[in-house]
Amino acid sequence: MEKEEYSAKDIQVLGGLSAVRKRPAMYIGSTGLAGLHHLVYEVVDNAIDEAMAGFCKNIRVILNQDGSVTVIDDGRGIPVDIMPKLNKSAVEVIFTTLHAGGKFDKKSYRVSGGLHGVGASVTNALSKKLIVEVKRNNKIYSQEYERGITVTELKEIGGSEETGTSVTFYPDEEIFSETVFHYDILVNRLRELAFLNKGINILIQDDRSGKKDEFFYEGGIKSFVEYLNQTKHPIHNVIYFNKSKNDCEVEIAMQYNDSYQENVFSFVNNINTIEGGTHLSGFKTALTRTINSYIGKNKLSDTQLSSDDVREGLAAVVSVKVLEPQFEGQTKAKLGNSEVKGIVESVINTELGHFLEENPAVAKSIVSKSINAADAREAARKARELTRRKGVLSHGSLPGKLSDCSNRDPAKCEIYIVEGDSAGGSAKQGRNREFQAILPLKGKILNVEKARLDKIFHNNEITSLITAIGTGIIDEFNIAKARYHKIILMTDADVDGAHIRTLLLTFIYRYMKQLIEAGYIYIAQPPLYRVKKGKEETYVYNDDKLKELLSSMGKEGTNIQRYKGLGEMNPKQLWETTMDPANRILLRVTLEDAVKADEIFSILMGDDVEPRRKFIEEHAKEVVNLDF
Ligand code: 28F
Repeated sequence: MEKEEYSAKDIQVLGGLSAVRKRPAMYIGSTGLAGLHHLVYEVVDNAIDEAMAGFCKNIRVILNQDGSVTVIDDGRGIPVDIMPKLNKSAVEVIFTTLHAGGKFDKKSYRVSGGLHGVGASVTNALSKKLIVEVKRNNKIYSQEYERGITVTELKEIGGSEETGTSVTFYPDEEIFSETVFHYDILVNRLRELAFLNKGINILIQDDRSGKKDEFFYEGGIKSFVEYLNQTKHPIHNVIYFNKSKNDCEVEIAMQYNDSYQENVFSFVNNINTIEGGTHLSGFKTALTRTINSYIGKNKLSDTQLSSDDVREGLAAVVSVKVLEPQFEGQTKAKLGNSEVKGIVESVINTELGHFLEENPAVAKSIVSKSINAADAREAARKARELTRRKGVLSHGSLPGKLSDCSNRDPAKCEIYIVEGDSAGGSAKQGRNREFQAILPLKGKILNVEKARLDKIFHNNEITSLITAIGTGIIDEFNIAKARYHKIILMTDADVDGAHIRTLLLTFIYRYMKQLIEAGYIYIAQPPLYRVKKGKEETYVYNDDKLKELLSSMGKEGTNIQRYKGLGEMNPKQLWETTMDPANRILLRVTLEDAVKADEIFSILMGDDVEPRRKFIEEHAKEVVNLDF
């Protein structure tokens, strides 16, 4: 029996797995797509912990043809000896005991409790089958479970000089509405983990499609910020700090670019805190204070910069490691530990303060950008005041072009944003005016990706949109003021229509992102063809369906009309095919990954042509729907 490198007291044995199967959402957030992918994250997190402990260099995730997932690491291999108090091997304890993750060793920043870091036993409980293989002591051991129940002894199945752990699991259809894993969801999270844990090689391969990606970043979150800025123009080299204080490790990478967007991500123990928290507010507070004090000391301006001003064009990653993180917020993605705010503030105040003093050229470029932002904010405030005085932005006067609906309950109402007056006309006539409003937009709207806030308020189409939707934008945004809970973009099915739709999505993503997150944004799917045969008339929504229909009904005697624009349909046809909730097809716009969405918008709508050409070339064949 080898010396115990761990002790059973590290394991908090908190009871069986039946609770997990009764209320799975308590442990993985949902039993939908996001919850399904949590099964992978729990197992990968164990491998990451082994890597953070310094014993594992390679992690491989395989999406198998049979729908299972295999995760492999080259760490020490989970210990196989029996744990005295539990009379079970560590392997079996880890996979059959809730929260058995415990602390592998004092230093590790394992997250246990809440939605995060519930441990691989949860993956086991929610898998109809799970097989773990351990290479250790020059042997290969294996054990199998079904829905969390041990079904074989831990047995020797071979020999090997290597060490490591491999886990294969089959998600349980009894639990999950969907059991098909999405490569893109996993690839984004694994890339993020490779950035957050420098030096680990993470490989993902999809044996169903042959797709494969490998991530390895010696630069860690410095590389993360370079990745965030790859479609932008950075104005200095990445600034990086890594300091520890009272068991709280603070790591920050930041780099300004010449765009108007802010792109700051925050993490706690590798968890993406999309709702922010004390680490992020500490970063923002100290950044504003430090830049303002630099301006004051060097008499660069008498403008007091706001927190928004100093973050215009900033890409940054704030990653903290905390021993006992407390998560708040409805998705448990907000850090609550109050002591962390002060620690992050002190790191930024000292480290960034020194950096600016020692790098005056960089300091100057950052300061002038922030002062510029303050001037633009002032100009936007004036422009906003102006438009308010003209009464455009307030509810008072809704845009003239809006044909509103009679129902006053936003939850029941929807607004169609229609391109062009002719389509607007037939939409107005065809709609159900009780709950459907129409806002026709004339021609191309402003590309906000390249415009500053003050320009936005001078554009009539944009201000009409803002007024009609009613929520306000950016810092004034309040989703409770939304006048409709469905905002449906209805543009022609041609290139121009796609461009208008992308312009609208860019505006919504940059100025009313929460509408997308709340699932209010939809894209109407008008039919592409009308197929007439005798008296029979069928509407067809895509090319595949047309082939199917023609092969089933036979081509002779059919008359196929290709719709080039919405205007070609009369009001009745537009209602029946595209607006009637009974049989229309609506595509809901979702943000599966904020990093990805930001990248897509800045490539598609940003300044540089080259990245756009490459992106379109790469993705042209797969553009089926705008689902970021
Ligand atoms: C594919 C998933 O789960 N890898 C893991 C280890 C290594 C050790 C360990 C894990 C005993 C009970 C604390 C080995 N040697 N990949 C993984 N690799 N767990 S999980 O120990 C668990 C301890 O809980 C390990 C010496 N110390 C620790």
